[in-house]
Amino acid sequence: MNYTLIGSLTSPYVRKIRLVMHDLDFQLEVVNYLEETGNDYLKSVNPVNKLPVLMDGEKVILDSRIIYYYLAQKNNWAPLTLDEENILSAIDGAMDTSISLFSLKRGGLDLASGNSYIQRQIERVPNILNFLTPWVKTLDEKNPKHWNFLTMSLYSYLYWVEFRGMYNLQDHPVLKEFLQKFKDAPGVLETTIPA
Ligand SMILES: N[C@@H](CCC(=O)N[C@@H](CS)C(=O)NCC(=O)O)C(=O)O
Repeated sequence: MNYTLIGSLTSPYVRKIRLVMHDLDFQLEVVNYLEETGNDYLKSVNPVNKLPVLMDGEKVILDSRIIYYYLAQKNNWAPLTLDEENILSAIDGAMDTSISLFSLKRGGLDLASGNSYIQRQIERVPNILNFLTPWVKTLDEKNPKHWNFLTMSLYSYLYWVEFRGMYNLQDHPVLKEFLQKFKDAPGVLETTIPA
């Protein structure tokens, strides 16, 4: 086995890479960066100190997007189109924002304090979800091509954001339906966040 994925069982960024690597042989090395040992180890591997990191033999690949490009090149997966790249940027934008807000809240910050920068972050999420909705409407769970890096990314994000109670999808029925429709897609069950 050549690939080692350094990750966690909760991170949506790690989950989307686990999903895209579903048919590849790899081992998951779980790291908890909230503990000193895990944090020191992660810093020694990745100067950005973030998960996921992929090791392919001696090669170290940082960042989920670059990991995807690396795997796509190695496995002859079709490159993403410009429209797909934009969708991925939007999904990752929501993911970055929600993860930052979650981390700030966990650290004790009052997200309802009215701070204008925090407010800007909070508003970003529904804007992005509305942008994504027309594309999500075109997805068909019975079409195997529609379970791809974009939908894996969206699934990982939406599941995580609800799991962490960081966003209520009640005003986004199309996105709620998406989670339902793709819940049996390959790898979803095996990568579910442990309760
Ligand atoms: N751009 C990175 C973002 C990864 C990321 O934010 N990972 C989170 C876990 S979900 C993390 O490691 N956070 C640690 C920190 O921010 O200190 C990627 O796509 O891999």
